[in-house]
Amino acid sequence: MSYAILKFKKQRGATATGVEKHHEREKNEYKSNPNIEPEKSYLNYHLIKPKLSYKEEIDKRIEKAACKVKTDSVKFIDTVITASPIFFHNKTDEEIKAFFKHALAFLAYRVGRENIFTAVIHRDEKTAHMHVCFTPITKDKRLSAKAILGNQLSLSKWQDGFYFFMRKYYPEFERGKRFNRIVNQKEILTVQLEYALECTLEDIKRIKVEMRRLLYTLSNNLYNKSANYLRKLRKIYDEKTVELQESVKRYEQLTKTFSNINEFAKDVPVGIFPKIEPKEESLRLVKRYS
Ligand SMILES: [Mn+2]
Repeated sequence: MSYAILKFKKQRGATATGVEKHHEREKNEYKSNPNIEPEKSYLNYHLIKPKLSYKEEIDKRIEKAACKVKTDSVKFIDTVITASPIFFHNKTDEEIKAFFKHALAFLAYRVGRENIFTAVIHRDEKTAHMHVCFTPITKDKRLSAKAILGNQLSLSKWQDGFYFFMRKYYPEFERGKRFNRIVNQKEILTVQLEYALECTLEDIKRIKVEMRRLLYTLSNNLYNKSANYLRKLRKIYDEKTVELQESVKRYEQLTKTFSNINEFAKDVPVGIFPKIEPKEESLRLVKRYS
């Protein structure tokens, strides 16, 4: 029996440096936390790496949104995402990374990717976990932890949303204490599609870079390499072209599914799960490309 775990901690600005020291492993010693094994810290990695200090990342966002800040405002939310230890047993590093990527996709959809300034995975403590920090800035540019996290009830809706989202990928997860079958089917589908789209876009970008590199090599070696060598490069280039076309096609298909999402979800009253499953086709797409 295992659980996917999502926990929020509201933080005022003053704690930013302390939180950063833990998350980014900026201290030489961690006497206060005997769970940390510094010799394993090299195993930690980021899915989102901060460019500035936490304080600067926070201030930059607040400044950009020009939101009102009160002395007691929650300036950032410190999120921990993990699962029961047993879930990680027998999982490869790649599988563990995939788990955190799915979880981050969910969070980014809910709180806005632009609000997230760090997502770091700790492998040097007992159980693998991810720390994600974000500024609670709403779409209409208010700094409001309450609007984003909500009250007790919506916190339990957060847990439901997270559980149902993760369960699509990991059927072994069980819902925690308060099992509440309320979730928005459309939201799950949307997050999965967004994630699939993002992966496909990454593919397209990668292939384009590879093709540019090939062209560069080709133009530099046009006169000093054998015809055979040039033919080989040409062949690889042609293969990349096909790969690129396929990725673009996949992207278009996903976008189309995306625009039909309301159709898939229209018979599902918001808040009820699961009346009907989304159409086979979209599930197949999501499964294949996410
Ligand atoms: Mn940690």
